[in-house]
Parts: sequence; C-alpha cells; structure tokens
Amino acid sequence: MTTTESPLPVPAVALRSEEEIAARVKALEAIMIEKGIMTTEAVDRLAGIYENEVGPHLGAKVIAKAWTDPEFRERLLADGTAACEELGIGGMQGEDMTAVENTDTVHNVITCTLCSCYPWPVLGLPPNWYKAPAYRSRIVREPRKVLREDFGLDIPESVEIRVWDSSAELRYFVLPRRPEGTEDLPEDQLAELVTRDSMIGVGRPLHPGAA
Ligand SMILES: [Co+2]
Repeated sequence: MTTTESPLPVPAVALRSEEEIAARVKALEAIMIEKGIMTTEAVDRLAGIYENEVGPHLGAKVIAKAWTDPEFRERLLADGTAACEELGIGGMQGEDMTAVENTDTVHNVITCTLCSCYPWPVLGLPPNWYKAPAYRSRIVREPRKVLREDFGLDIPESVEIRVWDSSAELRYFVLPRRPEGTEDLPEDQLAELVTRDSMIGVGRPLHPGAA
C-alpha cells in the first residue's frame, strides 16, 4: 500500500439491495480463494456452520440456564461472553457479548443503528428486517410504536423501553423474563420456549404448551 493512493469512495451501504450484497460477497469469496486465503471447502463449511449449526437454539440454552441457575444468571449479566463460553458457545461476532435483562419495569430491545452488528454465536445470522434501515432508525426514535405495529408486542407505558445499539466491539442480546407457570419445567424444556425474537427484544418467550 502506498500513501499516495486516494481513498476509496465511501459506499452507500444502506442502499444496497440483497442482490448487490450477494454479488459482492461472491466477488470477495472468489478473490480470497484465488489468493489462497481460503478454500472453497472452508467457505462452504463456514457458511454451513452459520446456516445450520449456530442459531437461536444456542442462545435459548443460555437463557434457560440463566432462568434456572441464579449464579449463572449473575455471571451472564456480568460478562456475557465468558458465561456463554462456559456452555461452549462463542466464536466469530461474539467476542464481546452483553446480556441485558428484562424486568417488571424495563424492556430491552437491540439494534445496530450503523449496520447489522449482532451476536452470531447465540442468535445465528441476523434476520433481514434487523438489517433494514427502517428498523434500525425507527426502533431508536419510537421503540414502543415499532414494537406494537411491526411486531405485535405491546409494552405498557409503565415499562421503560431501553434500546441497545450494538457495534463491532459490543453486541447485545436480551435475557427475557421467564414465562409464568414454568416453575416445574426442566432446563431443556424451558429452552424450547425461548424464541429468537425474545432475545432481540421484539417478542416474548412462548408459553408452556405453545412450544
Ligand atoms: Co453494526
């Protein structure tokens, strides 16, 4: 690299279509394979991991453990990354994960206003709406309205809504409230009640019997 090169123009990332993004990913993949940085097998393996193996079912395990083990819950809230590692959950885009806890008085919701930062190890790949400019801008300005209109989630006025802006350095996920009537459920059945949306803060966990 020389210092005389003019900087590349800043692209309007937010305005790219899914097709453009897919084309650029293909181009990058081709270059990385050509340069010997990665092999096709490695790319396929990585894509497979994040499509099939890493997903919200891992986050659900973390949440269910926090619901049943108060000491784990403490550790999760103190250091999300370390607590997830106890369960063997971690990796790319999860270097610094922070769990924020819903209570009687506080409802948390996550976003990334800049792009689409998201804790992959516990939630998998972000849904398309999470990456959409509409969600990213509106959830900050009018969270109560967005939760109600876009997600059918009514948060009473008496409950404060906190919106957490994830970044490349810090990625949030929500520790939802344990559903009522689940006192007797074992951890693995509790995990089945934990939805991806409840860990983003745009939904609630399922009720027992609905899983
Ligand atoms: Co981002």
